[in-house]
Amino acid sequence: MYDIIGDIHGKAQELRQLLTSLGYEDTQGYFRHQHRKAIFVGDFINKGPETQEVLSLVKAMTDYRAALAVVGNHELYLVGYFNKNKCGNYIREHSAANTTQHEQTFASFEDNETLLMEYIEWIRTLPLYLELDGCRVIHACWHKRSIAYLQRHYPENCLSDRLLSHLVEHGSSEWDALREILIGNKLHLPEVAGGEAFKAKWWALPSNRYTLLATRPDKAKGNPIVAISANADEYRYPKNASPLFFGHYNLPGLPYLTGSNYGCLDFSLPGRSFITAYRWQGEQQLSEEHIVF
Ligand SMILES: [Mn+2]
Repeated sequence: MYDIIGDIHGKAQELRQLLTSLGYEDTQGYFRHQHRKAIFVGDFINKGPETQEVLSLVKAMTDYRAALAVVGNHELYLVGYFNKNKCGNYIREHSAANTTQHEQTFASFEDNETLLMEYIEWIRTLPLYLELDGCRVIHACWHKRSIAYLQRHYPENCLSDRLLSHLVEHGSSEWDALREILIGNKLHLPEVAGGEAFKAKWWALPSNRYTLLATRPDKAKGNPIVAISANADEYRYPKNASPLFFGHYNLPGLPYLTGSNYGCLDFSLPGRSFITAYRWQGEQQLSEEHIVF
């Protein structure tokens, strides 16, 4: 059975602590469990100081089949920063903001660009979503239409040469599909209110269009209520579908169970640094007791 592990963001020390508390042992140069396998939901890099250590640890676990891993939006951004599409443009333009986003990651590799490139090549082999015996794992949102599109056109299920060559940020069906599953739906405040974008909690979109539950990076400002135009039905996760695990949403507070058959594994609390996991025993109805952090 699986231990699904949420966003790591360069926190190697917290990751080692979490794996140890889950009963994984670092015996032959990589963490493994006698009877269980870890699954990482992506976002290994950026924000924290130890990205190189995290990538080394996660890659070793997947190399030795002690773990599976899917890509997160931060990995997509990093791969896009170093790869060009068929128009000859970098998929992620080298703007100040896009460069700053990877500052911590670049710093953790110091001048060892060759090593960073090796990890980027490895990231490109990771699946974009996982449909396993009895459960599903994706970084942000199990958006059926986008997954069907990717399955039909890019069955290799990774950031392949072909997929990258067709990737134009905000200008291709390929980007739209990756955006839905790795970045998720974003809702924008009206221009008069600053036009700020929020990650929309797909599981909390109401069926009427006039309320909103979303997360805001700067929590001091509070959450707004604005009209939404998202089609909630498109994002609803069916009650009888396999349990789904995802990260991405950086929900405020201590970890809790988001739904009976879906669990977000990305939480944060000011002044505390931790990573969230779910110990899945094969159950269809998830239990808050299986959350570890
Ligand atoms: Mn994240």
